[in-house]
Amino acid sequence: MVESLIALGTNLGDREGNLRRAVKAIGGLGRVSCASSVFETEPMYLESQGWFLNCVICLESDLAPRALLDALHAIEAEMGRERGVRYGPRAVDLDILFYGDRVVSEEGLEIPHPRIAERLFVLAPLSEIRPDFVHPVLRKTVSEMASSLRTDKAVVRVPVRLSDLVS
Ligand code: PH2
Ligand code: MG
Ligand code: MG
Repeated sequence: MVESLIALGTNLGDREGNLRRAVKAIGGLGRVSCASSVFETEPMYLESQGWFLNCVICLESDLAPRALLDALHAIEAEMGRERGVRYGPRAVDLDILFYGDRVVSEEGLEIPHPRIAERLFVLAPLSEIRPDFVHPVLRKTVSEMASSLRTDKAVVRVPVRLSDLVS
């Protein structure tokens, strides 16, 4: 059994409904053992799109990294995700941030996720649930990455609760 940390993002349609549906589906891959607060976040990279809801969850599962990636892609597809513009709007985006402390670099699969340290929309929720987790490549804790990140992008906690989906 390995604990993975998975980032969820959505900026199309019923964003709260999308998060809930995705967390339930991810629960089918193992056990969702924790969930951060939900944050409304200003879009990064492609700025002319709607704001996102973002959160991070913990998944305990027996799936190998590639099988987990495939399963997350299947959930994205099931939820109507169309692969369009890079960094553009999406009903749901499910990214593996960490897989235990494994480092994986393969075609289409890089763990830890390569852009964690520049994304407050990932570090803010991650800081709530795993502040002391050490990035296995950068050798910095989540708290250290969060406090050294300089950004003007807004990230605001919103009163959406996912805790009823955690066991
Ligand atoms: N995802 C993107 C591009 N930009 N910005 C925010 N705030 N949140 C996201 O989840 C996000 C983004 C593509 O994966
Ligand atoms: Mg992403
Ligand atoms: Mg993705």
